[in-house]
Amino acid sequence: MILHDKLNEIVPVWRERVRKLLKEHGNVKVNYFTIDQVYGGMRDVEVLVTDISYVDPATGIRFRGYTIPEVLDKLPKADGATMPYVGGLYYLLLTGEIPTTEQARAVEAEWQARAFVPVHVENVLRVMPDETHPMTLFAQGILALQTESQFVKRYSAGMKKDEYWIPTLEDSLNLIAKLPVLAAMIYCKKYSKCEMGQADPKLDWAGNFARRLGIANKEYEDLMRLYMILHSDHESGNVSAHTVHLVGSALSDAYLAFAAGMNGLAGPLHGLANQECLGWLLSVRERFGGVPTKEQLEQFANETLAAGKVIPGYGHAVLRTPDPRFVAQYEFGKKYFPEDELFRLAELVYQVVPGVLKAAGKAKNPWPNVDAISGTLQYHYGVREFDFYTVLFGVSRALGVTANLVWARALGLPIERPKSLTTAMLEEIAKRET
Ligand code: CMX
Repeated sequence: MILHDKLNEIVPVWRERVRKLLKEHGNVKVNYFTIDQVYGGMRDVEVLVTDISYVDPATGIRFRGYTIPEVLDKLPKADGATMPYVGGLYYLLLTGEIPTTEQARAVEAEWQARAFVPVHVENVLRVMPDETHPMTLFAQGILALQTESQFVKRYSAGMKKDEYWIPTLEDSLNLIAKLPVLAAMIYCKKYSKCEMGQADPKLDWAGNFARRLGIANKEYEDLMRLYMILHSDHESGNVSAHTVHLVGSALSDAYLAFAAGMNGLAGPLHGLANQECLGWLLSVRERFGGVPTKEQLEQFANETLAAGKVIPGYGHAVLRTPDPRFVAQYEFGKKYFPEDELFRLAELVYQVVPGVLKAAGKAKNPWPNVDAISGTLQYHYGVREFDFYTVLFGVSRALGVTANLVWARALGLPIERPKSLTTAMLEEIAKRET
């Protein structure tokens, strides 16, 4: 094929050209940033602003200044629950204040009242082939929900700019309310396992989501609350959050922006890593017929690296320490089912893989991230369809990215439009500066 043949000829030439430029002049500055950063996915480039969460490389995520243990301790909880109302977290993300129980319940009540999903959304899902990935269905379902956008209606009626945040908040509340129902519809379609009846009005958003997956278990309801809180936000530079912000900056409504972000979350280097991670754990278990010895696991991990693959659930672009989101989930497993075989395997991986990655010498952060254990916990309670895990991540991520969207419209942040250069221009700058 003509294009393949031509590209096959020129790709190696360009690869060598870029490799040489980065090797010889990677640290040359182009205005504010180095050529390495311009070519290298903008690592450490401080050009985004959000007040909703911040990832400290050494201590991990803080939501509005609060660490994960502080959030879990300070946010109000329902009677008999060990984990907080997710509605309370949303109040915190949006306002910066820890809510009272009444305020957290008021957010939960808003979500309960808005959970209806129009029938055309289910029809869109129904016509898709059975083998469609759950994340594809999720993004399609969100796009189908866009017919509900209040922002679109108000914008076409001629809304003033300083009011943009109001229908964005409306869209965000509606979207979050409907996502567990959409996710459960996908779970039903793919695996015929779900509970699609009326929500229990006495149960919160996360508890009802747990029930909708067909698991009526108090521990799992608490795990769902924990999971939804932990995955909600991770400052602005990660692929899903940044995509939602970028698309929203064109005044695309919350549904359009969120669907775009979910397509980024579906990538194996981002949200899909939780699916990949469980797959990797199961392949270890299958190879060794159970939990292997440390030496066997070390060898398996080295084989993964030698095959040119990443070890999913390990490494991070910003963190340089075990992810506190990993730690919180690890502690949950340790408390409720320390003897579970897969949990023991995940624990062994935590002991072995950082050493393997350090010895290989490439990864800047050898420690586990949020995905290293999340699937193990889901698996324990019976959500074993691991290509569904990224959908769970996506439902949670709506909390952080919509809080950011509301504030982006409230502060009138402009359309995002960075400037690009050509490789020849970078080479010219490198020549001039050296
Ligand atoms: N296994 C093997 N190699 C790894 C690795 C891992 N877990 N983590 C990093 N590396 C490699 C990178 O692939 C890169 O190799 P090349 O130079 O050949 O491209 C090198 O180490 C340097 O990478 P880095 O600067 O440490 O990490 P990046 O910022 O480029 O990437 C991340 C970060 C998360 C994509 C990467 O660590 C990775 O691929 N991890 C496995 C997938 C994963 O768990 N993703 C989920 C992240 C959490 C999330 O986004 O939700």
